[in-house]
Amino acid sequence: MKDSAMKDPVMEQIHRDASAAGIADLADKVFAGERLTREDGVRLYGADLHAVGALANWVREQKHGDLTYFNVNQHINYTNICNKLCRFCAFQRLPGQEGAYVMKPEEVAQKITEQLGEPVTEVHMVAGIYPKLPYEYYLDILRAVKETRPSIHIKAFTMIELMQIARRAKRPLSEVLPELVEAGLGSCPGGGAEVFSDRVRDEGYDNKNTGHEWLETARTVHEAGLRSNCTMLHGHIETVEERIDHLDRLRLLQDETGGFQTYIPLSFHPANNEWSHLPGPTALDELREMAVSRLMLDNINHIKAYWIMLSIPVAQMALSYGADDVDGTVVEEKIYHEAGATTPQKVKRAELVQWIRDAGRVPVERDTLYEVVWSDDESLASVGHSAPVAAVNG
Ligand code: V47
Repeated sequence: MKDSAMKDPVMEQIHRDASAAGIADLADKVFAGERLTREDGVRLYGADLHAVGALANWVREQKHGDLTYFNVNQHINYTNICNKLCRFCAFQRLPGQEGAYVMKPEEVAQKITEQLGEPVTEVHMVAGIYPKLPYEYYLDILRAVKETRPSIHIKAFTMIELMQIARRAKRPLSEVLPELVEAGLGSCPGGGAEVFSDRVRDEGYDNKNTGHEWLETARTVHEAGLRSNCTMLHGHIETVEERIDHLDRLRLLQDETGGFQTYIPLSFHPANNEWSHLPGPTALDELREMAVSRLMLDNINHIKAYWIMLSIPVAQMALSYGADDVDGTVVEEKIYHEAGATTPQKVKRAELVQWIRDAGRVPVERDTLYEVVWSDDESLASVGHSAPVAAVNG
């Protein structure tokens, strides 16, 4: 350990724990700001969880101190009809199947209208792949949202939806994206990446885009000037090597484009799908995944503990295992709840603020692009936030 680190009692303690866990060399690399290799990443899965977590927490605190980001958002899933037949998915329906729906643009607008009394800054809009929907439909739902609430940021369409939209437009995505932006698209969510491994894809979601296609679509999104998020669905049939391969491929694209804002490890939920025989990850697995991603993804600013998926107590713990963001108030989540999530479908803004404080962290309300909307913390200036901090009741 370097002399400067020797003088810091926190780093000393983390290093001692890392030594006991057999990863002192990895702690040295992290303290020195050196990138961990794939082999290092695999070792993180075999080492003591709390030593790995403490190292990830150190990185989190270097980047963000105690600040913990959230937003006031709502989710809209405009259709559950999908032709991809992913084995992990409980949300999908076939056309005509009981419960299948497609929202008309007016119905999407109605969902926005229902929340006009709330200080919502973002709508997260994703859905299944229904080939009958014409290109104009996608423009119309974006316009319907913006006409109803012009100030809202629309974070919409995963990479596979964008591929489908371009297919329907019969034009390359690079040509279509400016039109989507003109209609109201502000950024893209991180879903649909699953695990990039071809082996896992062949077993679980062979109708879906390949990992290569997901990454190339994300590259096109970033080249169009849009930010996006990224994810990995973990805790089913993938190996730790396949997880590290996924993280490394995200990291390499990020080196080139810098377009990813946030990474979200998504825990597989096993109810009501073709992989119901699998146990799904434990809370300890979820914390490790959080920590490994914080340590591997040295070039992605934010790691999100999506409380809907983790439960609020595990999300609170994740804030000390590398995560610095908890997503938002959500309102009407369907994808995880169809797959057995027992968390509430929404949480009040004040509750979110309180449970971040209860976890010993400082809540910061952000917009989708991480401009500060509200915080009671004066240290924000010291981490480079320039946006005005407006007082909003907690
Ligand atoms: O793409 C589907 C996953 C994703 C299951 O970008 C499942 O800010 C677990 O991507 N068990 C959608 N996961 C959710 C998503 C997301 C969520 C919150 C924030 C952001 C963001 C993105 O959910 C899908 C898929 O990977 N999923 N079924 C299941 N049974």
